[in-house]
Amino acid sequence: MRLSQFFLPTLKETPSEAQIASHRLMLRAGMVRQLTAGIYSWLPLGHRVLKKIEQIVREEQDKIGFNELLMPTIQPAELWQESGRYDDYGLEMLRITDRHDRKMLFGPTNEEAITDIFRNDVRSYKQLPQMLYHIQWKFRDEIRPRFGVMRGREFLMKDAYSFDIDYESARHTYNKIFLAYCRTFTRLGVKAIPMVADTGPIGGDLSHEFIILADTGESEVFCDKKWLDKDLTGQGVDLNDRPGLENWVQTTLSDYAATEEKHDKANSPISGDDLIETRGIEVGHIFHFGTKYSEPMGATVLGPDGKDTPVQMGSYGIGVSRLVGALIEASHDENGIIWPESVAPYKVGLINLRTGDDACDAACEDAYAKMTNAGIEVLYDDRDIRAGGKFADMDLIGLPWQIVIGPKGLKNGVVELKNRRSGEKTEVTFEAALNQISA
Ligand code: P5A
Repeated sequence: MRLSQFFLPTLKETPSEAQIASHRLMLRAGMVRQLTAGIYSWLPLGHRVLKKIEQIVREEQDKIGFNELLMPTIQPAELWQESGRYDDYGLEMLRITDRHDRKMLFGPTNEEAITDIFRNDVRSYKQLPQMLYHIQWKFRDEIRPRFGVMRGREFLMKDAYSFDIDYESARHTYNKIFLAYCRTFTRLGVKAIPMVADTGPIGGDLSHEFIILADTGESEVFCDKKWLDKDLTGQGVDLNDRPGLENWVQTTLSDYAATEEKHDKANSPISGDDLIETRGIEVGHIFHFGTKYSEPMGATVLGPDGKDTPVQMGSYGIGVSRLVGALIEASHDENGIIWPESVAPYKVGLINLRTGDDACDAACEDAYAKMTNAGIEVLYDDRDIRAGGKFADMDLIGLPWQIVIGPKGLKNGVVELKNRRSGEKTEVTFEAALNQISA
């Protein structure tokens, strides 16, 4: 992509409404714009990151056997009256009336909608487990939308739902999701620590929040410092080996981690230097709630004993749009964002130090074509502006690599290669730069 043709409205000034780094940087880097309180448009740069995160989340769900579907954003009130949540959900639910005076709502979550799909089409325990998910916009009329996309009113969530015949199978499904979440966050380049959590309006008695440690997070958290170096890739774990998977989950959870609501200072198993007391950002939340929805909504199957049995359910959420902010919160410096490679909007920023100079233009065009042909995502700054502005914008938007081509280097047959994270700059031939980037 050529920057001259890309909609990238970067800002030099720090927007006054933004209180935390990620919000400031998302506005300054031209990733999002607020349409109204807690509701954001995703501009091209932000949209690319959102889609990359979404894709990693999707791949890890698919790998553990979940099926993707897509449910609507608007739901009928009757379904929520059946589960009993229509009144309970309160002011956070955006309620709408259609032209026939029917009560509707903009979905804050989809337990009811998926249970309705399930009960209409699944009859026998032989069809279990069912594991379904979608990635869809939600609306919660948060009393205090803030920190940009971190606590929005409209936000993108991956929500998965599972249906099993008994508790043991449901727990196996829960463990699969637990593993998938550990792998997802690892691929996204962050450490998200699973912590015992409250279940709130979703319900149930088994639940974990996945939390990225950050001073600007909304939750107060307490955890063993061992978490910082813990490997959460789950390599070699066999999904279908029930006891093996259960064992891996229990071992992983054996180091202490709890949110404020669950932390008991007086009885904490760790203290002193071993205990990290900080804040965190909740990027995922998983729940097992048994028959909380299947029972009132009549989601039953014929069990092996020939009896109608309400199914055991769980739901599992990842805040896809919140993650964009959370990843920035976890990785930035005074000059801007530093993207993990896996979600970077482009891998390389190509800077033409002297647009309009024939030799520079030709060398940049050549480099741009070679990288594009090699399948490398490049953002080529071909704008006719001062070099200082190009450097500042490139640091701000945080692409992992920068290649700078200017008249001096060209004379010596070299380009400047900069690694955004380490800040390291080297003068090398373009081919050597390409090798390093592709390594
Ligand atoms: C689990 C999936 C649920 O809604 N039902 C379906 C369950 N859980 S949750 O914890 O309430 O939300 C899941 C994740 O969504 C993100 N999230 C938000 N992101 C941005 N703005 C918000 N206002 C917001 N509310 C929730 C969080 O990452 C949360 O873990």
